[in-house]
Amino acid sequence: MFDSRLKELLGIKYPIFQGGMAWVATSELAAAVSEAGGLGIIAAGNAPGDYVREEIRKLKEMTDKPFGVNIMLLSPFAEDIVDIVCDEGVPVVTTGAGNPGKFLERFRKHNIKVIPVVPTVSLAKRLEKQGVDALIVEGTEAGGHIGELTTMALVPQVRDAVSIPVIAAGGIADGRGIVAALALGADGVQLGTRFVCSTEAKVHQNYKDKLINAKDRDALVTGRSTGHPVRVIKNQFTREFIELEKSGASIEDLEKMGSGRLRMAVVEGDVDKGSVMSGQIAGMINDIKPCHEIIQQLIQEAQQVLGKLNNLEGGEVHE
Ligand code: TUI
Repeated sequence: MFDSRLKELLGIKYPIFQGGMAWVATSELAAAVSEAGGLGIIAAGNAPGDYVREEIRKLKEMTDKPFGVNIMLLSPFAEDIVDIVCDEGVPVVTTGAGNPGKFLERFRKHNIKVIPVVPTVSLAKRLEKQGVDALIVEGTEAGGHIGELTTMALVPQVRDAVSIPVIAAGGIADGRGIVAALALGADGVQLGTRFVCSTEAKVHQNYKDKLINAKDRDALVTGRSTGHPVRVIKNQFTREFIELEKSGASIEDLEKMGSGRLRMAVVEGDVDKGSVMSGQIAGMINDIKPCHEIIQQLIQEAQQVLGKLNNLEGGEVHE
């Protein structure tokens, strides 16, 4: 079903990445996904270097399979995290929320595979020229910090513009989404929200319940006026934030109001006053299960969908 070049590039069984979600993507979650044959990714988020080093070491105790570290480029600690991934022999780095261009030389020297998240064709082309190994092409259906284009529109445009492997992200949580991504030209997929609702995600139960109970229109975008739009489940916090945004508050005031809110939701379980980042696909996720089962089900569903499509192709064509 999958093209083999991404599996060969990374040494993984299935080209299914787990998104590098701040506070959520800990060593436990990443190890479980890697053990299940996907690519588990530890999120650095806004955490300091010592935390990330510790998480990398913990993951290595739990699995000897390939894994990645996501560097959130808006973090004040991003430079430190670059040093640490080079030091610790991390095989794969993904980046988000910015252009990783200035770090590429160092990653290359340390033989680290680099796979940035891109929200546009222009950044995809620039980064391919600079020698990145693959691209995560993320549509606006995704949770957290997002770009403007949908997965449906962005993935085929990037596919046509570059020749390195493409991993589709944003709005994918089952086998149908995987096959759709492959049809758009992707070589693999990245799932975030689906893995938040896993047994191994060390996320407060209130957060998981909020995603399980979410309906199709519950994930909305805040922060467009700050230049950092973020998709979250609507709650008391988003109502207050949007009110402040509409009142013409300064970017500083809005950022102050948003600060610390993700931790409040993920760690403390305050899903009223905290920021419950989530993709649009939350409405379709109805259970919490181990990563191994999630991945096995994804593969089975994708094969069933492909079988169905093949039968259609064999049918009579009416003109
Ligand atoms: O990074 C993410 N998702 C995130 S990061 C995050 S932490 C945060 N919290 C509040 C405000 C901002 C961040 C929560 N969720 N996804 C990957 C992603 N990267 N989406 C969009 C981008 C992106 C945007 C612009 C990548 C590159 C880029 O480049 C701009 C440029 O410099 O050319």
